[in-house]
Amino acid sequence: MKELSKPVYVTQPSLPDLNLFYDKLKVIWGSKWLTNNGDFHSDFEKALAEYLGVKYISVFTNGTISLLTALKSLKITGEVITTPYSFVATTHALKWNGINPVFCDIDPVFGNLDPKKIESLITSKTKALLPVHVYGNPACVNEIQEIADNFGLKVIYDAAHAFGVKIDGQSVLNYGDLSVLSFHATKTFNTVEGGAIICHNGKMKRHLELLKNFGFSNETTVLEVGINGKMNELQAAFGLLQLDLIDDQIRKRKEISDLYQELLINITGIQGIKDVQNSTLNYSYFPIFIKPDYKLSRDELYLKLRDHNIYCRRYFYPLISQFPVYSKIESACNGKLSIASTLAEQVICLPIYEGLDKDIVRFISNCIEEFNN
Ligand code: T4K
Repeated sequence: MKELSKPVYVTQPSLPDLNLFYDKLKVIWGSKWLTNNGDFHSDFEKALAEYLGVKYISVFTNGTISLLTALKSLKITGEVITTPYSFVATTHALKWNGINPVFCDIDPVFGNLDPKKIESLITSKTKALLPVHVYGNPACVNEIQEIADNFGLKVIYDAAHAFGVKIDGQSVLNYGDLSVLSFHATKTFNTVEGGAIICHNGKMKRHLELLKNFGFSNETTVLEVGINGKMNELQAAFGLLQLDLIDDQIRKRKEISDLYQELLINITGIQGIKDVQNSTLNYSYFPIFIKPDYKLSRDELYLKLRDHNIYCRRYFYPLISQFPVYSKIESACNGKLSIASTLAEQVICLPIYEGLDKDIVRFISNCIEEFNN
């Protein structure tokens, strides 16, 4: 392959069979039940819980509203320690709840919150930790839980990237007090837009149901300041069909990830992330880090790839802590986030999705190799 005839983007959503979706739409058209806890909604929750290996899951309209509701449900106030190396929704969810984010630096290998750096940031105002399983690589869940237990903190995982991820055969979503998924179109598993909260008991699930439906406990009673976070029937029906396909899609993503690893591993100045041991991953992203001994800077490579019709993304650059709305926070200043800053300056996420042609993967890898000559 000498050039790409059309643009290749960082991702492309997987879609279910249109005829099967049409069959589900006919059911919805027949019942005229569009949202507010319909049959597809409850079927989807049951099927998801089974697939993911979790006890209780509540589906939402998107991942951001799920995050907002998760924090609200635990009545978190004061300060929460979180990572700057994520999508901005992670920190926005704190601010929307009136919580002050405190940024903690990350580990240089996976880009997840560094447990060794958490303790020194804990104050009397700290109420919770909000780590992210960034790129779907599990955060240091055991160390994080130990710190939380020692200091009486809640743990809410932003697991937006971690659909289906397991450690030692156990879902990563079972760690912490709550975990939050995103089913956005760009995610490994999508319902167009969508999200979910995983919790560990029926009482919390009922609380989440109340919060996502404006706080109504019955027709005439509002018990709390809720929100409209409900997933509609079209999303849920779509999601049910997606569940039948997800294993095959993840398998194809793994093949692409393995091929990139093989083709890029020996290029000077290109560093990837090796698979976490004892984990089942979902290959949601393929980040590479452009080191100083590569011939081009990260941005030069990013632009040159665009010239060749390859539209990568620099997730997560800039750091959340570098956006003007957060950059004045004390933990964001004075070089305290040096590892996160370095990774943000070096990262490029290469295209990865189930339908990506392996010849395109070879073409992209070839370009990266040739630009270094
Ligand atoms: N926490 C974390 C850690 C997250 O990463 C996210 C979302 C959230 C929380 C919040 O969850 P949600 O509220 O979104 O459920 C995307 C997504 O919009 C966002 O969901 C995601 N993280 C973030 C990492 O990436 P953009 O602005 O990069 O997306 P966009 O529209 O540029 O799409 C990227 C590429 O994907 C496009 O160049 C082409 C392709 N694409 C995209 C869409 C939407 C398609 O081919 N079809 C499509 O429909 O934010």
